[in-house]
Amino acid sequence: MNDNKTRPRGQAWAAALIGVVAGAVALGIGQLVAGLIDPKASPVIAVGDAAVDRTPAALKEWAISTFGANDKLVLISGIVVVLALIAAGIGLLARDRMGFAMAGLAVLGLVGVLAAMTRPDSGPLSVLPSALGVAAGAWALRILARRAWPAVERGYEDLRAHLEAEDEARPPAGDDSVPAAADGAASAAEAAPAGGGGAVDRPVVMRAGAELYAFDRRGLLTGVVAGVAIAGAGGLAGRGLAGRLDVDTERAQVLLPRPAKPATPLPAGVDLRLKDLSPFTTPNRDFYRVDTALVVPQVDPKTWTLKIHGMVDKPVELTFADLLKRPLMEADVTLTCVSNDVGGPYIGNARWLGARLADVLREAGIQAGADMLLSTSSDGWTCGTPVDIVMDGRDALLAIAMNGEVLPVSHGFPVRQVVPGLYGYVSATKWVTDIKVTRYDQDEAYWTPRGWAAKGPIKTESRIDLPRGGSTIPAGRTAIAGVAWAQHRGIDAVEVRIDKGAWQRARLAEVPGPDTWRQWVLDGWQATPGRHTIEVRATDATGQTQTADYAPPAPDGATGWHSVLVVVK
Ligand SMILES: Nc1nc2c(c(=O)[nH]1)N[C@H]1C(S)=C(S)[C@@H](COP(=O)(O)O)O[C@H]1N2
Ligand SMILES: [Mo]
Repeated sequence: MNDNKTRPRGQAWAAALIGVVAGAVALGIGQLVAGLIDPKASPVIAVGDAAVDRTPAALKEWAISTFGANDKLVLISGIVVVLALIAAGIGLLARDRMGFAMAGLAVLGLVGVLAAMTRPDSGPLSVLPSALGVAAGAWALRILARRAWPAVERGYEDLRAHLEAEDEARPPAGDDSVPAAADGAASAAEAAPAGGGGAVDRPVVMRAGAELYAFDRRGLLTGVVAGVAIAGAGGLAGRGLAGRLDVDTERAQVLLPRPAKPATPLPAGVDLRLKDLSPFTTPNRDFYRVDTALVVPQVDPKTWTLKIHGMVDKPVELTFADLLKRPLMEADVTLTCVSNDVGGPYIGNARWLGARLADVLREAGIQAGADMLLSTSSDGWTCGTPVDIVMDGRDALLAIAMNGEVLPVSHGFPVRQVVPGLYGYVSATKWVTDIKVTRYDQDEAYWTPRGWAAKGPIKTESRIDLPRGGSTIPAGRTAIAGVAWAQHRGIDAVEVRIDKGAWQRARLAEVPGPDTWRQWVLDGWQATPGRHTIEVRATDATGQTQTADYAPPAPDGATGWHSVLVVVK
């Protein structure tokens, strides 16, 4: 075990494979334990969550703009690939220095344990998935190494003694036949060193070196199959166990009360119904999703409560039943993500049903000097919303339904905030469980120390939906259409220009109020063959026209005119 220099460097692939399989066993068992205890404490999820929480604004923005709705999948895949590479390295170490390999595994386990422990909603058991997973991985690594290189485990000295005894017992022979390769040899006694010449002609130590590393391919492969089976079974069982915490059944059992104040029916001309134009109401299944949760929080409405405390006269704690008993109202409100770049997709419009947040806060009695509502979700994400905005009469809601359906789990079931006019990161807390009435100079919400503005009113913006940027369209009369938004101010005008020509007024669709986006269309463009640039700009009801100056999403929302390039044939 100590004379590294005589060790053959072959079978690196096998060593790497052993490492990867041991890593898979660690993850599979980690997943299984997580399924029993806390799905968010599974090693990959815990590390992923820790990575999300520590990702700077610029990287988050880049990930969202590059990978879009797949950003979570990309993150998890990235972690798995990195882990696989590290595990392969540990396997290579295990071939020569099992102690170092074990130390490497321990470090990985520690990273998982620390990640799980530092989650805002972690418990004392949260360390177990990573700890037990790594223990299982270490066990698998030892067994696999023993199966692949059986002679190693017999020990160098034992083997040497064994070979010497064998040499003494055997008469010298002139046999020149080439023996079989050591690959797959079951025991040192049967294996002959590769190359011509009888075994006894070789120095004992050299033969010992070769025997020591006699490689048992079949032993390795059966071990690998067993390891993969354990990993897969653990992973699947863990998923199954985690599934018992899903709240789909609880969600299906919720009976939505009739609103005391229904929304005003949508005006007839709210939707221009053009192909490829975003519909006025975004179906729930198409609604963008942005949050930091790698595992969608599963919050049981039977145990859900909302605590309102801090700078209030009388702290309040609401149950879901309490909330359903309140007079509920409907409102059409367009949500927008601050990460939405010019022309981007992170915007959607829905009809929300909920209780007025201002009424609930009034019952608690907001004290003088409070200017911030610090809301917290079940998974520890926080959001800071200005008190004056929530209290100014706009339709700020504790919402329980979206487009006539109980809130989808990924959109905040059972209860989320909706506040017209503010980007989601400062207003739209999903799975909300706590609202602390406080001050901006005393508290900070999740994204603020990560480089985003403490306050985020939505900026006036517009987007061209058709013709699609980069598309090729036939010459002739073509509709140019899209959406524009300036929530809680409203859109007064949209203008379009082609190839930097004169601005032309678009026709605006109807809107139910100032809190939704507004469709627009320019009907009469005669498209001529060639390449054309189409630009759009909106003016809100305060008379402000969108600035041409481009600003990226960070720190408080993108600005600039959306422009698309089309080829006309
Ligand atoms: N609990 C929680 N709520 C959250 C977030 C989050 O990360 N966690 N993200 C916010 C952001 S940045 C946006 S833009 C909206 C998006 O809401 P949606 O996913 O329903 O579209 O949710 C907000 N509410
Ligand atoms: Mo957002």
